[in-house]
Amino acid sequence: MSRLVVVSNRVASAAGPAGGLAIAIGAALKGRPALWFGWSGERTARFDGALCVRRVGETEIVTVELEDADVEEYYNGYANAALWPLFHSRTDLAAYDRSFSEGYARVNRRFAAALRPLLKPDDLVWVHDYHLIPLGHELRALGFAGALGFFLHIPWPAPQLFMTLPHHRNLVAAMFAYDLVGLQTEECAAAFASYVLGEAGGAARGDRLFAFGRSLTARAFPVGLDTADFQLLAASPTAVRTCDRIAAHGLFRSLIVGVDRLDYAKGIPERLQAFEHYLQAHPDMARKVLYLQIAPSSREAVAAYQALGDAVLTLAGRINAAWAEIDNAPVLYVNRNLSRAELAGVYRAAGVGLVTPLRDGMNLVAKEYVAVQSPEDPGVLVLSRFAGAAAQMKDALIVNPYAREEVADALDEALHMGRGERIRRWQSLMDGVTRCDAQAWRDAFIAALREARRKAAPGQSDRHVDWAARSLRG
Ligand code: ADQ
Repeated sequence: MSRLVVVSNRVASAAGPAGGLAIAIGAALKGRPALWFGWSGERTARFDGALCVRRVGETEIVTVELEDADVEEYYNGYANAALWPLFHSRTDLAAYDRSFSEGYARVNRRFAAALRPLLKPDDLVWVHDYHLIPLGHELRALGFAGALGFFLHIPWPAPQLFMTLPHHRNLVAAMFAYDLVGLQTEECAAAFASYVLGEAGGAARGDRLFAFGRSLTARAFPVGLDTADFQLLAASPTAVRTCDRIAAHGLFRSLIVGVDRLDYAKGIPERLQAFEHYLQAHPDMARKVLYLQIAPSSREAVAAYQALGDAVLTLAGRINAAWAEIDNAPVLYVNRNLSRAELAGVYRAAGVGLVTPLRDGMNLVAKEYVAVQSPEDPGVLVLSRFAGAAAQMKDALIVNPYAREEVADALDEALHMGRGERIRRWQSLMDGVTRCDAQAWRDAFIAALREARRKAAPGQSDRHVDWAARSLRG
């Protein structure tokens, strides 16, 4: 079996909060020889490429430390203040400083130089997410000629939005170093192809795209959950205790839960406003429901995130001020991480999973909520049409997260839905969550990567030199 080499900005750590990407990759690495390379999350005075190596099961985890300027320009800058907002259709929040793109190119070169000596010719290299788009190009420039795949966890934007990025063409040119580009949904794959065909003068044959003198396969691979593992967690004593604690407060089934990183793409203020509207329309429900929003802070060094924390606090406070009684408040806002076992218990107790991002590559919370429901008495998933998950989870109550009345109506429908319909909808959702799990996602991607490598023009990976000189700045 070829070794799988996974590269992502951060690798999973025992201490840090787990985001969707680390959860998905952790599941995909299970049960095969692998190397996981990334930033340790630590800073060093001067980057020296020193490697820290540890082993967890069959996975060798190799990390490097970054300098302050790297973290500011590459991570907080280009990745999280330019690409993240742009790819989530928030061009109003995108900051396109030249220093950011320089830092981004520099860190990708540094990652490639540190990783290249560790690679064997028959490794399958799988690069993850928007932090590392040009990494494949840098690895080719250093002579790596093996299979090279890339997966984007966040949405690919419409061409008109993508073109607001300075030197957008060079970012896509760099992607043609990969044999396979995976996206979350058909819609994202189509948006990527549309740019290549319309703006880069490319051509298409099926899912094979030709541009910049090279070719790649671009396809949708919707990310899945480690469903069996999460179900085991839901049966753990911590999860059962958490669920029982909620039930003891008389909240079983009348609990509405939202779980998100505190991020503007997740639509938390809009969700609170929808809940406020629901209470205004159904004042009798103020004593009967509790909306629990769990949202740990993230990316606090980026300005847009600081304002968001304040907005959520203000809205939660405003709703409680208007609707609370001396022994009851309708909103509970928890601004910290829970363990995954506690989370599983909360999901199981909640009658409604309220997942209403304004834009999301996939959204694993929707799948986690479904995975741990009781088959005899399941809760109802209310899901944004702008989450990638909506393409797969059609039996959720699908809503427009910008339309507070529509979300409020869906909440009412979910809270009053009869058991028969809840079971029917849940069963269909659960079939999908079981079938399209993280292992299926990994296997499909790896099979497609091998196939795409075979289809690459003979000697394609050696012909990087004519365009390897391009910098991201053009
Ligand atoms: P994220 O934006 O991080 O992931 P998501 O897919 O919802 O979004 O994953 C979040 C993960 O963090 C979930 O597993 C959730 O349980 C966990 N989490 C969130 N809040 C938590 C809390 N308070 N305590 C403990 N755990 C918490 C990115 C993309 C998504 C895509 C994933 C995977 O933005 O669109 O689905 O990658 O590809």
